[in-house]
Amino acid sequence: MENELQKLKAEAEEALHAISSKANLEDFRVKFLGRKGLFSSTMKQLGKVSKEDRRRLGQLANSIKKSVEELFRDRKEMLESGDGTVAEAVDLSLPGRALPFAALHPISQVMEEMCAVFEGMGFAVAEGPDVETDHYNFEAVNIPRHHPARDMHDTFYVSESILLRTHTSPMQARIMENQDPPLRYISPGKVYRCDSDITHTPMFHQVEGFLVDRKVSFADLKGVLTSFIHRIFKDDLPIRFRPSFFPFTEPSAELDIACVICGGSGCRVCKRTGWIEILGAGLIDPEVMKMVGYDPDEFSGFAFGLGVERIAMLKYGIDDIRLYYENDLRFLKQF
Ligand code: 2U9
Repeated sequence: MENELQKLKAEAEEALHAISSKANLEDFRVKFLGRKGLFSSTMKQLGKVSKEDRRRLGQLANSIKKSVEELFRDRKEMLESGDGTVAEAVDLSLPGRALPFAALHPISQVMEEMCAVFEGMGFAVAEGPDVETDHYNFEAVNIPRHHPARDMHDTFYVSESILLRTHTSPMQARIMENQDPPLRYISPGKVYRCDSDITHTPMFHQVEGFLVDRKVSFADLKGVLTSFIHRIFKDDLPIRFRPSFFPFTEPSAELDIACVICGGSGCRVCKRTGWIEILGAGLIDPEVMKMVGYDPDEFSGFAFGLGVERIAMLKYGIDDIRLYYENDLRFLKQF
């Protein structure tokens, strides 16, 4: 009996939904709700069920009948308010249902902003594969097998010679190999290193860039990167270049900015030095130039690399990198 009642409910709802004109309303009423209709005849069977079940099934039958009667009334009202058909009963002047707003992830926003600044200086954008060969990730950028720099990259290997790229440098090597100077490119994208704490995630984003031409000097590199930092942070932010080492550049430098948290007076974030390291750069090593087929006596160039999460942390004062990837809407909605 209970099954029969549920079946009847579903049948009535389907029939109601199918009514598209006033003319069919009466047929429905007679068939389902009339004195000799399906609900009445089903309810008559209540007399045959056991005394224990009768009360519960009676209540169920009444509530189902009531809900069908309500739906019938709504449908009737809707059809009678227009020209008697469902299409006309829809008020097209009503505003649509608002969809919730979505937004770009803060890392995508900052990455787009960084690319736009470099594009404004004439750099083209080239993205490459996340899965790379050992050759392009390491050998082609002057990090041969057993080079100590390989240890710093905490590489995820797929096989002996295939890996998840640890930087976007392989893309730059591929471009240089396939095109002749003068060239100006940036390559934004995901990179992977087996590392995780409050300043490292196993996947993060980099924007790397290079410029190759005749007579490119360290002064060109300083000019491009100084303009970039001033556009991303603020025009008068103090910066300094500090000597460093990378296998793919010689000479190499790191660029520090005056701490954006304390303004240079010293705090926990800048480890009381007043300076924060923000990117690495240098003149492309002659060995790399040779490896991609350029004559280092004719051409020179500079290259640089930045971590996007780090830039975004400093721009927005975020102190734990893992927040970017927890998908907590309370965090993401702030951007
Ligand atoms: C080629 C030649 C040279 C790319 C460079 C850096 C310096 C650098 C780090 C910054 C923070 C990576 O995200 S990070 O950990 N990168 O310091 N990258 S120069 O130099 C290249 C690349 C490709 C063929």
